[in-house]
Amino acid sequence: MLKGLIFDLDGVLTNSARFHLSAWNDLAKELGITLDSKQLDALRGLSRMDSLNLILEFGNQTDKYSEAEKEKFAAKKNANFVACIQKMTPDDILPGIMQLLKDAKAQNLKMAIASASKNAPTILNKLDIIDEFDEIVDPATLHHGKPDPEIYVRAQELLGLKPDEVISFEDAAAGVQAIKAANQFAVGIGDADVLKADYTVSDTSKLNLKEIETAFNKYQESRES
Ligand code: B16
Ligand code: MG
Repeated sequence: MLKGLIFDLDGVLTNSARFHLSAWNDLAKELGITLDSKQLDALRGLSRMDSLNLILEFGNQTDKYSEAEKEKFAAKKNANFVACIQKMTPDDILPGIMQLLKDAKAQNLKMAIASASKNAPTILNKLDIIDEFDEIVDPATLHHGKPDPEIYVRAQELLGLKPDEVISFEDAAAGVQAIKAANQFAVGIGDADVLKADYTVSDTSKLNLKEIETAFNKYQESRES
C-alpha cells in the first residue's frame, strides 16, 4: 500500500538544474573543456565532486589537478550556483507540483526529499515549500552519490517505510538507477528511453497522483504474483 512519496529536487520540483548546468558549463570553459548537450545531461543528479570529476574526464584532464585545486573549482562553481538561486521564488515551482503535493497531503502520504544538493534547504525555503516535507536527507551524511541507492534508502527509512510503500520521483538517469537499486517504484520525468523508470511523464505538468498510483498498484501486484 502506498504510504509515502520521495522527491529529487533539481529538475523535479523546480528547474534549478538549469543553474547547475550553466555554472558547470562556465567552469568547464575556464578549464578549456567544451561540453556537448549529452555530456551536460550526464551531470544531472551527480554530487558536486562526481560532476567535476566527470567534466575533467570529458576533457581528458583526469589527473591534471590536485584535490585542493579541485576543491577550489567546486567552490567556484557553487558560488556561481548560489548567486543564481537567490533569485528563486515560489513561481519557480514546476507546473503540476503544487497539485501533486496537495493530493498527497489529502491522502496523508508522508513526503521526503532525496536531493544530492547541499543547497536543497535553501532552495526549498526560497520556493516556500520546505514545511510540506516530513524529512530531508542531508547529503553530507551519505557515503555514496546517485546512482548508489543510499540516498533513496535513507529517505524511505527516515519516513519509517518499506521499499514497496513508496514512490520516488527523478529527472536523472543516475537517480532512476538509484531508485531501482533501492527496490522502489520509480517515476521518471523526461525521456522514457533515457530514464528507464517504471512510469514516465514528459514533464511535471503531466503528473497525476491517481494515475501514478494505479501504475504503482499494478507493479506491486505483478511482483507479488
Ligand atoms: P550541490 P538533485 C543535484 O540535485 C543536482 O542535480 C546536481 O546537478 C548537483 O551537482 C547535485 O545536486 C549537488 O548539488 O552542488 O548544490 O550540493 O537533482 O539530486 O536534487
Ligand atoms: Mg534532479
